[in-house]
Amino acid sequence: PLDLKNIQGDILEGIAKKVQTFFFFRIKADHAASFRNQLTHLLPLITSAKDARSFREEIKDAKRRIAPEGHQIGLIENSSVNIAFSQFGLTALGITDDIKDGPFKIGQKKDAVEKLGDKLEDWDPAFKNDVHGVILVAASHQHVLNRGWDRVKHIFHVGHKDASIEVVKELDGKLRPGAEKGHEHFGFNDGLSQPSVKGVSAPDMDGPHDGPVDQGIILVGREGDNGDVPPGAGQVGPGPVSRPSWAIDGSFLAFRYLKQLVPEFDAFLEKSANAADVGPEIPREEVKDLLGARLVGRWKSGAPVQLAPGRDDPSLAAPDKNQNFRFNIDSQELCPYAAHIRKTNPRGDLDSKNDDGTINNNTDVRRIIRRGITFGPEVTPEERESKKSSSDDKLERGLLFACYQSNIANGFEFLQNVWANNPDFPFPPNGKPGFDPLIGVAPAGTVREMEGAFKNDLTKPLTLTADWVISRGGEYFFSPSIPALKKTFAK
Ligand code: N7H
Repeated sequence: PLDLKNIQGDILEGIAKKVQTFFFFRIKADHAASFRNQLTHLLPLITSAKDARSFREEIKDAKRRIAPEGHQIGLIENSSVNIAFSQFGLTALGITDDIKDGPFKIGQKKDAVEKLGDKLEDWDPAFKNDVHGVILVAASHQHVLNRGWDRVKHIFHVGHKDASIEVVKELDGKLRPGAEKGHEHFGFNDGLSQPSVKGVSAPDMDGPHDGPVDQGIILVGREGDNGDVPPGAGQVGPGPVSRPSWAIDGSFLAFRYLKQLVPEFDAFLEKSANAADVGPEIPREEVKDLLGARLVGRWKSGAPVQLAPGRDDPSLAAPDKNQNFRFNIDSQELCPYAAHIRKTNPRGDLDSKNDDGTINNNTDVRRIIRRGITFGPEVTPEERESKKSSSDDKLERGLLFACYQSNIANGFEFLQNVWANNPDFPFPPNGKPGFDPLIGVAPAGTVREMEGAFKNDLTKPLTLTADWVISRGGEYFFSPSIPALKKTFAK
């Protein structure tokens, strides 16, 4: 049976964080042995799913115990640490077993143009060279994170002659301030929908008829892990798994460095809303928010448009309410087919009947656990005024997107390639959905547009005049179990 002590904390629980830094590293040439040695000393710092769970409970508890003068007491001052390796990293360490994941094996860059729609000229140079791994450090305060990283640096002697790694890129995530906490930079509440995992998480996280998913959808080697099933093979049962034995209870981490053009996205919504004829029943000043909500599939509060089609109802964003809906492939009146959350989790749209009469949602193998965090500063008054993002790198902002799954071709890559970037998906009997307005990429020479944006004229196309999410690169990593870190990675 599954033991939460064996699994790295970010996968099933999420490491509690207000700030999180991704340190991308390379193992120095001829330093595999010293790296393995030093990794032994990192092991006690690795946060397991069990640690992450108790940590979260302690925080909740501490929040309840507010001192009379209003200060929180008893908050633990520890950072959380996880580590994951790319295929280049496995190779550098001399680990030659085939882990049986196509995209992981060739690395993200190789297929990024063809499969993800990236433009390599937008990629950060760090991801164009082989990154060997990533160390995740998260904490509730920057100074705690810094202290955690100092300990990690010390372990690998970073910056010294005998260091075994060099840090090739550091990406600093932090939650947005005040009321925007937990909302991404376009303003939408994020991190709401996650698949619950059998025997691990509470099943009430899922909508009706969806989940919990088999452990092997997220964890390698567990029931439901389909091994190296080619993309498009559809939903298959507990599959032919021929992974190396040390891979069990690990998970693939798809990381994406995604820049967001916030003033531009806002200006687009405003312009399109002003030009839209939506009928007299919607007050003019609410049209922009409604349009934004239809593009995402949720209002900024997190309330699903399927449940709150006319105006925001923040009470429907509550954890016990915000998953309580499904779509019907016959209609996009309540939620456009192209809406980001419908493209990436078409709950109900792919339903089929099993022989025994039960419903198969046909989406279980596509579920991913998302663990991203926002990065970069708030929009400045100058940017807002000019409706344009500054060209100053320091003002770059967006999402450090990270998700876990047992099979990248079935998970992240499928969502981006076969769903978001495919204007025909989710195959309604009438109409043409168009591209995911947030992350969908149209091939050169094709108009990026969607239907369903306007409730009173569902087939009227909306031209998505720019890409507001730009990929600056990324990599695929494998986050091994803690026993595997001990026995196969460290020495
Ligand atoms: Fe998305 N956004 O803020 O608009 N996403 N996403 N995403 N996303 C979701 O349920 C966003 C991206 C998924 O089960 C919400 O957490 C932005 C990529 C999936 O209902 C919001 C970016 C991929 C879901 C956003 C971005 C996905 C999801 C609703 C890029 C995978 C769950 C809140 C900058 C290829 C769907 C929530 C479900 C939800 C936003 C990227 C996938 C608000 C800004 C690259 C599976």
